[in-house]
Amino acid sequence: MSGNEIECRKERTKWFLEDRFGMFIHWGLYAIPARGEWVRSVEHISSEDYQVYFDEFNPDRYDAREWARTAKAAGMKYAVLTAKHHDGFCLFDSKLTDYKSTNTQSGRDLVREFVDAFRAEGLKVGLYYSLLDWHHPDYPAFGDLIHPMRANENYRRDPARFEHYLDYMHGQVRELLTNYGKLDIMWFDFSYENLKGEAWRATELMEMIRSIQPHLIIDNRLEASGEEGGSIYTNNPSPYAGDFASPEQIIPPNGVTDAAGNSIPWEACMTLNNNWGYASTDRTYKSAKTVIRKLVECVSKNGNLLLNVGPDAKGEMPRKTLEVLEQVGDWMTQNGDSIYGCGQADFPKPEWGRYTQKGNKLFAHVFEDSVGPVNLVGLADKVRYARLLADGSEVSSTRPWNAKMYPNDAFINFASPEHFSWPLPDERDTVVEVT
Ligand code: H79
Repeated sequence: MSGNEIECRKERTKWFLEDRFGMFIHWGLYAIPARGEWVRSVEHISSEDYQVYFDEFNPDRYDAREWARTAKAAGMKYAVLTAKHHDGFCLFDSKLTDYKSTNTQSGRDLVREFVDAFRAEGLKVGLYYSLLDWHHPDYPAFGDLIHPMRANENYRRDPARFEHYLDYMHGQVRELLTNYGKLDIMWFDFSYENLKGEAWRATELMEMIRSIQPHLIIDNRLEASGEEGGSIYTNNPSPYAGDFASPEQIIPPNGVTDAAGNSIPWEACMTLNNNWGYASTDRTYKSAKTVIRKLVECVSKNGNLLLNVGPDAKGEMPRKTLEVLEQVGDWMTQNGDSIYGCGQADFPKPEWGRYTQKGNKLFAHVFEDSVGPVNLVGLADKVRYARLLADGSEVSSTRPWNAKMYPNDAFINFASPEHFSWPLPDERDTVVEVT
């Protein structure tokens, strides 16, 4: 990737860095066994036994407009749906396979309904496409990551057959880019061992992608996985290094920077409970408070959060998912200004929480109950006015009597009578806007 390419990346990712919060949707046949999207691999399910889920697939309560309203109400600005996950099942009407939703009882093109509905709500749309494919006869299911899936016998006999798979994969990406209008993100998943970069014919793939949809942004997994970053992390990214890094189930301690220390667009993807695909017995949901704090953490490090939901086999989001997202949405309605278009602050992380910043506005996310004035370390004489972001009410920023020893700091003081109810009763974190 040339310097010019890096400029193009900046241009392409502008909206992405502004939007900050998206919905990841893992949905497919695996919603029926309801034990997560890796179920076929983990439980060594044969093609014949997995076929029953294809035969029974009929999500008659799928209403993409309902999903889109849910995402929007949660404050999410974009969404990424699994057009195909590792099991190879396609949620779209591909001409290149029979293994697709339009051939099930349901007969619907689920990707079409998704892109139409989310665009109608004003959200940006992305599609996840698995590079792995446990269904395609020419996919080489070898190596540790596919373990415990059995190695593909075809591939063992004739490694050249992998080219057939690559033709198929490239062809499906072309279909998605050609038949579903303007997409905003392609989210490939993932590279491993010797299957990375040119092993996917990645330069050719990128040329095709850029020629059809030049504005589209892609993740870094044509040469990386959730654990390894690829050359986007270096000063000399490859043509398929991607537009953003994609740490999985982890928020990088210091954000993501290239070797020269420049910030690189990144997006942490994270499950809401402990599974990507629907898992009926998984009750380990993160609280709204945790989700909000993790979102704030990402933004405070110049990153995005792609929060996952796993709709059930009927096409509905789990009750608990809706409950948490609604609470996140309540907070976002009042405090979204501290998220959208914001990034890392000019000041180090405060002890009591985090900062986000947009221009000359600093947002103090106070995670701890205060028992006195809250120090804004190093901000003496820099604070013009402070207010609660949620309701606009004034927060005292006059220098308190007990602050003489801290001449370099400014203070916000919640001990004033108008904030006697601190912290706010719903236990969501409170944000103070400081200008
Ligand atoms: O699509 C989601 C995951 O299915 C996929 N990427 C996200 C976005 C992914 N997550 N982790 N991995 C791929 C790497 C594989 C991890 C594994 Fe396992 C460890 C596979 C088998 C053992 C995790 C634990 C999945 C099954 C058991």
